[in-house]
Amino acid sequence: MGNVEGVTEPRPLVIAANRLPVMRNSDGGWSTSPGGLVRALLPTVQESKGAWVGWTGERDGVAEVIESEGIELHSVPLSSNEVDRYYEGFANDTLWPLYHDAIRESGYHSADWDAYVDVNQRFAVQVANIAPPGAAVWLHDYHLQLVPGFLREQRNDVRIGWFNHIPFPPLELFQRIPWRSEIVKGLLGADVLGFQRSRGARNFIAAAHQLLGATEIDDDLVHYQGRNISVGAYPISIDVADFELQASGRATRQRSAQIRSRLGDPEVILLGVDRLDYTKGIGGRLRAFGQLLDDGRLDPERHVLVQIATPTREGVEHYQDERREIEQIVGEINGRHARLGFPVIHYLYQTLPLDELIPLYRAGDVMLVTPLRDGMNLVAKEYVAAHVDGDGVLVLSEFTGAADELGEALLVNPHDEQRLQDTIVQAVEMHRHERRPRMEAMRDRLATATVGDWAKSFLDVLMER
Ligand code: GDG
Repeated sequence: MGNVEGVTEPRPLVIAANRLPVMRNSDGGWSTSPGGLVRALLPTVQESKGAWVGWTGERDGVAEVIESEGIELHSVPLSSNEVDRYYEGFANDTLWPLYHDAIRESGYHSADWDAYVDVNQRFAVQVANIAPPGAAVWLHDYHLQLVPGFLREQRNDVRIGWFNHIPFPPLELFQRIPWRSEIVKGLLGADVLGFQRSRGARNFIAAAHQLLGATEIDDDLVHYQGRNISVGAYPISIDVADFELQASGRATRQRSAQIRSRLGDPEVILLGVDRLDYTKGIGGRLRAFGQLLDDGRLDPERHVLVQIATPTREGVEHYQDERREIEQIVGEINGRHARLGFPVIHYLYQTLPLDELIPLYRAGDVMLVTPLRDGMNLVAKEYVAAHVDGDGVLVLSEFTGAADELGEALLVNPHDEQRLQDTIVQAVEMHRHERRPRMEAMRDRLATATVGDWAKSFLDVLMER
């Protein structure tokens, strides 16, 4: 941390997130999961000799240090009961639905809360044990909202940042949580709080003021118990260059053409790609497609829908219900409109490898991204980046963070069934003279707002001295 001839070394960067960026191989070793976020942060962690802290995803695991990509990954073990109560319980049955406009009922169980407190404390102790002096600690997401406060009590020399990948709800919803003040107090232990949209930042500031009397002393600067906390919007993005590179290869083009032919060479391929989550609006989208077929506004011989629904949180009841409902809708629509050998909805409850997903994006003439609420939605950005041909139409819910940046998409309120149907028809019928300038504008904007830009803007504030 020495200051040599006016040159200040960057602080070592420690990342903590619920999950470590690795997966266990069949031989017991580990391989890195190569997401955009990992790629964006890894170089800084490597260069600064920092570290990564998180859970391996295994029940009843043990604490271990995994060497990967030249950095140390420190696992935080969770018992099976903690996975049920902290992860599936408080994080995904209490916070997740509430933070997404309470579109499903949240459970409020004190045993889940107690586990959340314990696990957050364990993360804080782990980070406190390994963070080099003066480190910058970047915490991620709703699983770890108490870590800033716990860490601050143990290590006053580190800078603490937290970024929320999902929406932060308005006070009217947030205040339902019996432990709302504890959560806000936990977050106020940070130096920098980042949100996807400015609305999330405003919602947090309102909650901090109302519940704990924190005051906003300047734009995006909150004062609480003698400290200032920077609160702002940092919209996340993707590794645009990497997507473009992968999308423009010959193998991708060939696979993309093959997919079209396998689907029976339809005039228009409509596409949905989502985790099978009730926030993503998959059911409403399928129903709109089915209604358009029923009404003869779409034609099963010319229009097909491919829906990839990736398995997720299968232990949580709301997700089991959602899957049953979606599969029933798919069955009903195919029952009415498929022909032998030609389903009108191609539904895959699977995780596709990236080298299959990208050709699918390229094959998709109309991308349907219709969440009821979504922090950002990277699928929308990936679709735009993959369309190196400058063509394709994006139908995008107003209730996503991505809608702030991708205004040339066909923006739609997914709760408005009639509008949703009309917008799908508009997308299907849009002339290339209108499609291309819209896609070009979105591609230009995306090129200047990559995941690297996102990481840099947050780190610039976090690394301050
Ligand atoms: C949270 C917030 C925010 C999906 N299916 C497959 C697959 N995916 C990949 C996509 C994309 C990612 O998963 C999904 O990202 P989203 O942003 O759409 O949504 P969440 O998972 O809910 O993410 C969200 C995000 O955090 C980042 O801050 O944008 O608002 O909810 O990258 O490509 N990837 C592969 N096969 C699949 O079948 N390989």
